Amino acid sequence: MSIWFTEELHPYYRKGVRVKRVLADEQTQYQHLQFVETEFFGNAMILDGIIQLTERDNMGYHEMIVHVPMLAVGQPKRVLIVGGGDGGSLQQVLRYPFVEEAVVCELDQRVVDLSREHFAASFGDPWTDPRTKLLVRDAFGYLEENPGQFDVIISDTTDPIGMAERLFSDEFYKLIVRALVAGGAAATQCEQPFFDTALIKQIYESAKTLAKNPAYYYANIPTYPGGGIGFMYVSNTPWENGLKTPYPPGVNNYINPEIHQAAFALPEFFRRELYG
Ligand code: SPD
Repeated sequence: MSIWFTEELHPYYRKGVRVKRVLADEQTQYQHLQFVETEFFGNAMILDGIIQLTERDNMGYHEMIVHVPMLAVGQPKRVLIVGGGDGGSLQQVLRYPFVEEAVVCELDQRVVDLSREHFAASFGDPWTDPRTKLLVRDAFGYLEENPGQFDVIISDTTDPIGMAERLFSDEFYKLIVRALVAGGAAATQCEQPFFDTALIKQIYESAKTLAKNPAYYYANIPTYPGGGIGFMYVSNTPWENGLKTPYPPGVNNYINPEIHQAAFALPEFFRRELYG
């Protein structure tokens, strides 16, 4: 017997993965949370019917959302991850020996609990690192309370649907930039050039009013719609500064100097739309 999980984030586009078995399926206080073992991609986490990550292809997402701002800043000590309860971004942040504190502001404790169980083989247990501080709360309030505190902020969120919609608003970007130290950098989950052109443009226009060097970059992730996803880099520090910074200890599976640079090259229709 074969089971297919089919995702329909957009009403005009579907994709599917073959599932071996369901590992967990529950309605949390906030969302429908599922873990499945897939035929090819290893274990996967699905929130409200949308694949968030799989063991096989998450490295493109987590390495790019984390290392691009971390390398640009150089020696970040305090890092905030908004969302990120699966632990994938946290694992990458903790590779930097000079990071003193990694705060994860995740709304749903069950995402953390079940990810520890089902992603242990991929992420180990970054939650037991003494530098990790998990806050189970809404990030908006936390950002409001912490101006000028973080060297790097990573917004590792779901898609802009329901309660996550405001994580793509001008107000949220203002709070992120306000919570950075001078010279700090943020990277945010910023959707897909083909499907979300207008939203990305709106975010870029807003980011331009907040920081000197915003830029959009992209990574290949086969289990996301369109085969990949992009990120908005927001900082007064140019992302190119990171090209000269050595990688942290540990193994990279996606980023290398060529990918780092090439990720900022955009297809012409989208480059024109975004940058004119
Ligand atoms: N369309 C899927 C977007 C998923 C973004 N969130 C991924 C979370 C991984 N830590």
